[in-house]
Amino acid sequence: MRTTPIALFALALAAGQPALAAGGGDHTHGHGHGGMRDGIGHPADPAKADRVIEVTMTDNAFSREEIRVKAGRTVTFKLRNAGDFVHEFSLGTKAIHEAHQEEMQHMMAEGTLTPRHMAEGGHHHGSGNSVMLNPGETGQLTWQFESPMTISFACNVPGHFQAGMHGPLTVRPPE
Ligand SMILES: [Cu+2]
Repeated sequence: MRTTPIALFALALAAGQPALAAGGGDHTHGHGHGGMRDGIGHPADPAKADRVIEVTMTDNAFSREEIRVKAGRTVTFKLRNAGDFVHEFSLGTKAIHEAHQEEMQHMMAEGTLTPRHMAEGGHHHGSGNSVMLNPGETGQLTWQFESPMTISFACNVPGHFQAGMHGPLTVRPPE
């Protein structure tokens, strides 16, 4: 199971949009806190989850077309890659996913990531809003949602988002 730091997204995006360059640190180990993460929530302790949502990934689709949760709730996503390709489950805004796609293209260019395998070096990819799974792997991601908004869940392995591997995630107001 591999995770991805939001800081990398912030840095990648900042390259094109200086106004968002709030993050700090170098490219590999940065711990910046870009404003584009505002309100989407944060990683949480699986022991505190209110709910479990199972998501299976195939080539190239998610088993769910949409996900609905409530603001403030903590959800564990139980993930399984049933495909022959590497897949990812990532939570974010459009900007976060776009920056992440750029990051993954670099990983492919470097050889850290191939269509069917994520190398161990990919662990540097961090922690937080994203889990990458090799074919046959399972993993999980626990997230506490914050503000009511619509974000999306997506696979940002190059070409997969474009092939339709994403869906809306609606965070409803708490009752
Ligand atoms: Cu994928």
